[in-house]
Amino acid sequence: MKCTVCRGEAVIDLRRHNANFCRDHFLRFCRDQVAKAIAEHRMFGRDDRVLVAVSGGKDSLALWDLLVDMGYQAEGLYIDLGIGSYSEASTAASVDFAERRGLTLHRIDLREQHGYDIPTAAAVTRRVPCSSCGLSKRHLFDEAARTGGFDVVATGHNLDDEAAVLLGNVLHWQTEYLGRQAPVLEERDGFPRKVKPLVRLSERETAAYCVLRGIDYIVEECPMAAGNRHLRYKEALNALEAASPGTKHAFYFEFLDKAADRFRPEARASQEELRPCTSCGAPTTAEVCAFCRLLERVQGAEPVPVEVLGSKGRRRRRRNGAAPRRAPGDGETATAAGAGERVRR
Ligand code: Q46
Ligand code: ZN
Ligand code: ZN
Repeated sequence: MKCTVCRGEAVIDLRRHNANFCRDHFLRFCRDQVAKAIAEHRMFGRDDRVLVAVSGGKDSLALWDLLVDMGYQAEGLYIDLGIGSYSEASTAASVDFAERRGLTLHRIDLREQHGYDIPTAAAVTRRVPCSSCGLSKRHLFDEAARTGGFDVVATGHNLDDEAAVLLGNVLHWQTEYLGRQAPVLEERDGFPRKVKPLVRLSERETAAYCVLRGIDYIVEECPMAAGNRHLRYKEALNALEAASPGTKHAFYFEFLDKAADRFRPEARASQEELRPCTSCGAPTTAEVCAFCRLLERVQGAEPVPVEVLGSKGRRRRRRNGAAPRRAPGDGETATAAGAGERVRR
């Protein structure tokens, strides 16, 4: 297999681009795709301070590495969610990445600083863990950007993530969400601008990028992701992509070009007026923001270990004293491993 650019030994084939790349040309391809996303969607400039949402996974570490490599001012923020060994490994990967490169990693420990963790919040609220987790992360990233003087929050959402969210929104005709789905969410009344510079790269490509750059990311998936319907949408899109390379890219980018604007009025109409939360000052449509209401319910609750939650995260009863089976990881692990098979360092 020869590199399409230099005819040297290729390490990866990209069927949707009808190209093979050697190590150097693949890394250049990744940088070019990110540069194109930043420029096309006017995400940020050289003078902007970027706060990268770091999880220790391949996407967020690849994103941080790319932005620093491209000369942007990017600091990381990592939130320890208290999800057992998964969080321990995530913390280690994030801290190790930042230390090796001498980068600034801000850290928040939910249990230590806010008195709860995600398994406990899921059990107390009796909702899927991703619900309190997403709410906590959004609030804490927004707050950190506001108090830290950052211009923009960057997340590691890739093409697979965005195409899966789009498929979900289309299948349920969530017109309001369709009107908001974009690689950039503009700043609004105290909410920072949010950007997704990896939208032009697939999951397999960010995994390959990490392997080739020697980035040790956490391969283990969040044990609480099982049952997440986006995983099923990803599988469906992977089947379509295998039969017809380029399907995901066309689905997402043609939506942005040809259809997204049609849904903007619905998204605007649903935007209620924001005012400061009477408890923490964050922008909210209610008197007290959702995060403060969550805190009221979960702070001080008896901690629930991750092993006591079922596959959907709700508390499970132990039978005969036996520990419940731990929820399996999702398809991303398989993707990352798949990338590893086809990528040589
Ligand atoms: S960490 Fe949190 Fe994710 Fe785990 S509980 Fe769900 S949202 S799956 S990106
Ligand atoms: Zn080459
Ligand atoms: Zn609040």
